[in-house]
Amino acid sequence: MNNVSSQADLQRILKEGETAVLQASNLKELDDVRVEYLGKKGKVTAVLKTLGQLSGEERKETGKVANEVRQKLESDIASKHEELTRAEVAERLATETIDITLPGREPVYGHRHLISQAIKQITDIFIGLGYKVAEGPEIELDYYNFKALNTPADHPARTLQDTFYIKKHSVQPADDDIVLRTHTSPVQIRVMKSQQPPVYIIAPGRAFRRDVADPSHTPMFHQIEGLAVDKHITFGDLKGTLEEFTRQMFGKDRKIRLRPHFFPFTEPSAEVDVSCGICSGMGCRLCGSGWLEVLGAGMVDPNVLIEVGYNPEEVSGFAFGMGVERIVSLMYGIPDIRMFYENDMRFVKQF
Ligand code: 2U9
Repeated sequence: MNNVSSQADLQRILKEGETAVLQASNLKELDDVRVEYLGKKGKVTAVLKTLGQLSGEERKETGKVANEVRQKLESDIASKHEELTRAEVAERLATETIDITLPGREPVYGHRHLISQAIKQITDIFIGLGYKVAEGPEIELDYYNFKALNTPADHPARTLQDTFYIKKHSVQPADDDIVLRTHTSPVQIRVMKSQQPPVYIIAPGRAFRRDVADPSHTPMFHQIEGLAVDKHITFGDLKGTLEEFTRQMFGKDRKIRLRPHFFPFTEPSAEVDVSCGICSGMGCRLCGSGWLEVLGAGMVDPNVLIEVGYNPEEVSGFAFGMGVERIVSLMYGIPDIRMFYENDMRFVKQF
């Protein structure tokens, strides 16, 4: 190759290149043109690589022309790049407009489950009366669940039919048998064993009993129990506390009535009814007699106080317990407590 043909080649390459740049309709095509002419294996680069075969003067002249061609194409490509970029931005601005007047998408809001709402409402009432919330394990030792609560070895709750046993050593009850707690009472035993009176605590949580599910029983349910132990605590204090609780929970016009009952851990014991909110105690379809049973209560049995190391000559206490599902179903007229755990959104969303 001589310098004349090289320079003619360069002029042809320049013409072709200029046309190719002009015809590039987007940035991708333009970049392809840059590679084809100015890239490592490009047409202009190919000519530059042959310069070595030319004599000194020819090499100088042809090299100059080649550089001019490269610069011209570079500058053409740069202007075209700017033009295409501007066009692409304009195109995107035109097509990707956002209609800010469109309404937003409504997020799906969750909320506390009705049972959790009720637990909060009930615990808040007792926090307002000066109680502290206490919690403990759902998997318990027989000792804390039964024996420390004055529940004798032959009590029906301790049979295989009524309690979920995780580990049972023999047919005879043993302190280290492991159970799913049948009430939250072991929480209060643990608290009393770890601190001296006064004790004012509320223990909300799950309890487990081997019941076949029906409209008023599920094998897992929620309880809230309360315990007050102090000097000079009387049955009158218990009644006053429950009256204040029922006023705040069910309304200030509601009355309570205590019926004698038996629990192993309280003596004396009572079942507590609240007057019906529909018929105000007259008797109706919801309540039957005018009264709804809402909780159980009593004075802590001295045997329980002794078991935790308290002196029943110095302190006394009252305790109460309620089933959360039962209270909530009475308040809302829910006919079947299994509905709490079906997670049917038509039910869940109503509360
Ligand atoms: C200690 C001492 C005494 C807690 C009590 C009840 C009465 C009661 C039931 C209500 C419905 C259980 O969920 S339910 O089936 N509970 O009637 N609970 S007194 O007495 C205690 C607790 C702890 C140390």
